Amino acid sequence: MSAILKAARGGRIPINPAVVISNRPDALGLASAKRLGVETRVIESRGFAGDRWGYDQRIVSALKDCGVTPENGLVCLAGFMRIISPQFVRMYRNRILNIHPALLPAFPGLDAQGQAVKYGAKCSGCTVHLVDEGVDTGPVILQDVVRVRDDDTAESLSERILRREHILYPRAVNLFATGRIKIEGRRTIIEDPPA
Ligand code: 3YE
Repeated sequence: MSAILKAARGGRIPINPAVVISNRPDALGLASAKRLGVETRVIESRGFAGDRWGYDQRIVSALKDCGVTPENGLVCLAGFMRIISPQFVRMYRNRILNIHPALLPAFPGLDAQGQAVKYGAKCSGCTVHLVDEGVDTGPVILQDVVRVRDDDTAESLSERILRREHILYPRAVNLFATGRIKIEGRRTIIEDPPA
């Protein structure tokens, strides 16, 4: 999240960050966003266990409040550990991105880095993808490979993957913002992809 805001503030991606929303009042990203001069909101998810769309409606109304519409907006999930309801996905179709710390379709879901270490994979990485009605199943926009070392733990691998995430996610947002992502079924076609 900070990497995207910094890239925007530094003029490296043509977006106007409208708001940072967290479901956790203690999220460290809220302070970083404030420091970067971006509006923040906390919409707590406690008490919404059985009402996914009820929770997401509160997010949608905060987005609309801040001018992030299904016509002009982009929603980037970053450390947001909730499944997005089908209603929200449909409303902002192909305008919600997520970053996952593995090379999808390998190691979807929680603790992807721990899954890669435990499996004995020699390579993992990160994936920026469009959010669809499944979890970690949407069309891939960019991926980057990180080698798994023999002595890696979930923590050491997470740290190296995270450094790549900070490069990959702003690049994917830039592709979106400059209209260079075409979607053909479940494949994306990227115009002038980054090297
Ligand atoms: N939603 C959809 N498609 C996607 N969210 C994320 C990726 C992604 C998505 O590709 N439709 C763990 C979620 C997994 C979990 O079960 N969380 C609970 C919430 C607990 C809480 O409120 O703190 C839940 O019920 O959602 C982002 C990554 C999702 C990680």
